[in-house]
Amino acid sequence: MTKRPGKLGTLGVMKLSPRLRLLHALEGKPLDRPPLWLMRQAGRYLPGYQSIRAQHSFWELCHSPQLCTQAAMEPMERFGFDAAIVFSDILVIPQALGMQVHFDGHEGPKMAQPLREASQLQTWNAAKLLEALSFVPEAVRHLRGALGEEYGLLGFGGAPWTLLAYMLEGHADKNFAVARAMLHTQPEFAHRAMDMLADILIGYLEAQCAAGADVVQLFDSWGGLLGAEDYARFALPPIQKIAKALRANNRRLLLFVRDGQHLLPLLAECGCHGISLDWRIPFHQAATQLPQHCLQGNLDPALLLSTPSVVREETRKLLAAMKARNHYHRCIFNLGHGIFPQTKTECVSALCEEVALAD
Ligand code: 1CP
Repeated sequence: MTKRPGKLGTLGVMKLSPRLRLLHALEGKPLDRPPLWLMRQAGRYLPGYQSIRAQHSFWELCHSPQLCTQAAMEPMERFGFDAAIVFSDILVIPQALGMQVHFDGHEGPKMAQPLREASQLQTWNAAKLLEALSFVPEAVRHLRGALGEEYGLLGFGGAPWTLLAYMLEGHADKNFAVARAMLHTQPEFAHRAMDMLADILIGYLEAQCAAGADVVQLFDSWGGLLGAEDYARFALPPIQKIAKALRANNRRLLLFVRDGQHLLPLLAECGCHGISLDWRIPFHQAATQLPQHCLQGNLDPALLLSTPSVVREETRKLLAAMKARNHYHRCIFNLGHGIFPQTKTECVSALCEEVALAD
């Protein structure tokens, strides 16, 4: 990708390279405009992705660094985001732990034998597991090679509670009632499992950083299902453990919690550099509640099914809220959750054009 010439913005901030824009947002340095990437920006709404999937199963794709790079580069080339995210899935960890994870069309992932009892944890071996997961840092390394040094690169993993929720429930579910009940019927088991997952994630995310990721994001997609007391008791301590370990190596972390408005005071204590906001909370409200953190978000992903003019208007509103934060201080433009498969690509283009115009 080509280098852009330096240009002075209205506040005298030099036009930044895409990668520096991401790093400046995380480090609280001056920005010309917020950096932009979208959660699940590679995927089912793109024709190139669909043609990869017509020839390869989802797991074949995830296990091939070449195919992962092809999938991750498609939105970069088409829309020119500031950062790419490695193509993978949060469920590679349960899979590497020996669970059979199937993706059946539209129904979401299913596991043949859900996790049920503490004795099953004895087979978890962190060192062996990292070896089994080495295809993910390999995909990061391969993607960095294709991307060059000018663009940002994100790695990711599921947060311990969200991973455990899938493993206990055995499938995607809007309530995860079995998993939530087990926190209370077998609390020691739940704590132990999440603490082990934290140790695994420390090694896994560190390997992605060492392979070239500028920042890693923890997806706590089901964090909002927990009340604040349960989140503080079960879900937050393993996240804090991960953040502490990665910060000790000068790594950067973002945490996304879906439906986590009631958790924002707790998230201030999570130890990550940035918090990725769900679309339901007004940006300015979160900015008041979390003055010290980098905030990422939070356009409603459903808007990308509307029209380019609606997207432009809502993007400008969110940019105005970010600009009010001391000229985009610690702001990353993103969606409030992953992109929908029904997304219209002309709406994504409209979003990107509006963000590029911000100054
Ligand atoms: O082709 C297909 O049919 C598979 C669809 C698909 C894709 C494209 C799945 C199955 N995973 C992915 C890739 C993926 N998953 C990415 C990389 C894409 C990118 O960002 O460019 C990422 C970041 C994820 C992360 C992920 N997987 C999350 C966290 C983010 C979120 O959306 O909350 C979760 C919860 C999953 C589980 C999962 N994997 C796949 C599906 C359909 C789901 C969700 C199921 C559910 O509703 O519980």
